[in-house]
Amino acid sequence: GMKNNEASFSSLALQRAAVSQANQALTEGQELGKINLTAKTRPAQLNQSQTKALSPEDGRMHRVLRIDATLSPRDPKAPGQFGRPVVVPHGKEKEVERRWKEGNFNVYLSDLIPVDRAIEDTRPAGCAEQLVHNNLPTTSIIMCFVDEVWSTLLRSVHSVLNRSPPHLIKEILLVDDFSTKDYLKDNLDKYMSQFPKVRILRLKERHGLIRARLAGAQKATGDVLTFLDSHVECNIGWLEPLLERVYLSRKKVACPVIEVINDKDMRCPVMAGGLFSIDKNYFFELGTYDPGLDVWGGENMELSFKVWMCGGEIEIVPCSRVGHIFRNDNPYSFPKDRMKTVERNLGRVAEVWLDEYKELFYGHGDHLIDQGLDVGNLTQQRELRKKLKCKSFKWYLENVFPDLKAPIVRASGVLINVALGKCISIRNTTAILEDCDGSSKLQQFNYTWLRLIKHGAWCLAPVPDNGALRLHLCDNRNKGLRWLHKSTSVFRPELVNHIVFGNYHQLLCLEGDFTQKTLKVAPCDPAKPDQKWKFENYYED
Ligand code: UD2
Ligand code: MN
Repeated sequence: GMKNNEASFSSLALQRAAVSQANQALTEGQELGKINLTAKTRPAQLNQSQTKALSPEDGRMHRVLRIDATLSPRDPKAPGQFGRPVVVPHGKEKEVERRWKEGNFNVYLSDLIPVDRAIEDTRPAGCAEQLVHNNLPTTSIIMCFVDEVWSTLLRSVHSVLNRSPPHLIKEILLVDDFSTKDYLKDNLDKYMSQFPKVRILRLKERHGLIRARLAGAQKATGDVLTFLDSHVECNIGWLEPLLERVYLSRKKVACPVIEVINDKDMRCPVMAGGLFSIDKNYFFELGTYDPGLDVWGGENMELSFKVWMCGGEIEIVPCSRVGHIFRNDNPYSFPKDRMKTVERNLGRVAEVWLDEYKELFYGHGDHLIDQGLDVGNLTQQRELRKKLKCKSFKWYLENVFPDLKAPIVRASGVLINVALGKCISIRNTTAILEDCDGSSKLQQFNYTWLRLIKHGAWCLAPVPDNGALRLHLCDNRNKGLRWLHKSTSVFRPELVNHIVFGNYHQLLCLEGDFTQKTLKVAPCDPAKPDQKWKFENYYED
């Protein structure tokens, strides 16, 4: 799994869980000299299961190849050779700044570094001696780009050509997602014409990376699809271990190391998204990506859930190393608002794959529900999930991502009034106070991610105007059913354990009166103990 398994479901954390650690490990890569090829911690030794393949099977296996221009670079003194950091020359700072926005990274330095520079072999010990099968499947490399910087695009292609055994590369498909830059037209055609395996596929309109990859996949003729971003550097021996995994198990999706990975546990709950090999037929069996996802974002979640929940696996292969330039912002424009695009994509993924956990997702962005997020038609995706007989998201959490804290509600159990020591209980269509009885079903409540106090399908709500309490059919979209409740708070410590109705401006609080056995809302008063409540269990911190 990922090094930092504490990832929790904080805002839009679906996406974050996957990519943030990757970003973190690689933000230094902004100075191009440090395009990360040296993950901070290198696993010292491979574990047993990874070295298992080391015994030769009657000559059906061979050692990974050492084809590598890296060993004798054309110009050993050129900047950035062997991955050495490059320093901006004095007086060039303005130029660096000016050119930064061409790619949202140090484009000036990138252009100084040879497109086929040498890089350090960052593989853990043992990788160079690993054996792979003689009859590995071939692969099509699919690299989509929109307005990519010239030198990084070329360096990506050179790194594939120089560091992969030629017989395994069926083709390199460069999918031009309707770039606007002139140098990506004739110049690119001319440059790539020296490499017979490179094909350029020009899209007639902007597809976004998800549908651009699908366009590439449609044209691919190799057995395995290997997706890469257009600003990467593949390290020596990167490809064979990926193809070996897919060869050994066709439902395995193999990812190179692009971030710090725990070397003991190679399970990866969600892939970062950009770099992976997948059996082509399997990719189509899985229904590819949801083609309804727009432009950028969320597709890594979708494919990861789909693979794990529908019988496949994702594995990060420690011997396969690929550098990637992480940038703080996308250097290209989005056809629609970036944030809205990603939210809509994540909403689609949540609606299809998250089951009851989707409340958790919406609970962290309840504006999505309030504004009636339109995720489009999901019929096909839901049918696909049924057809593939995929497991539940609960299964996924328990088996693939047990370290993720993903409580299904914020709090649960009896709801006790702290001062009176009495509990809320359901009585017909209303709620009253009575002696606590943990075994009574009538006293069980859930405080949900959308801030409803739920008893089955019924929600606690104040009667408008008179402030008495009643039960109302739950509805996630009904703001009139939402309560604020915190067992700890730095923002309103005086209102800790209060149950506040509506929003903090109205400051109406749930209040108990034991002699009357009644409940009502009244103006909040931090000094009133009969306004302080506690759930039996809290899951949020
Ligand atoms: C990460 C992934 C990326 C993708 C994305 C979420 C890695 C290393 N990168 O973001 O592959 O999964 O999360 O969607 O895991 N592109 C197009 N058309 C577009 C937009 C982008 O062709 O409309 C290209 C772009 O030139 C690049 C690739 O798609 O080669 C990925 O885009 P990115 O590099 O901006 O994404 P990144 O690395 O921030
Ligand atoms: Mn990228």
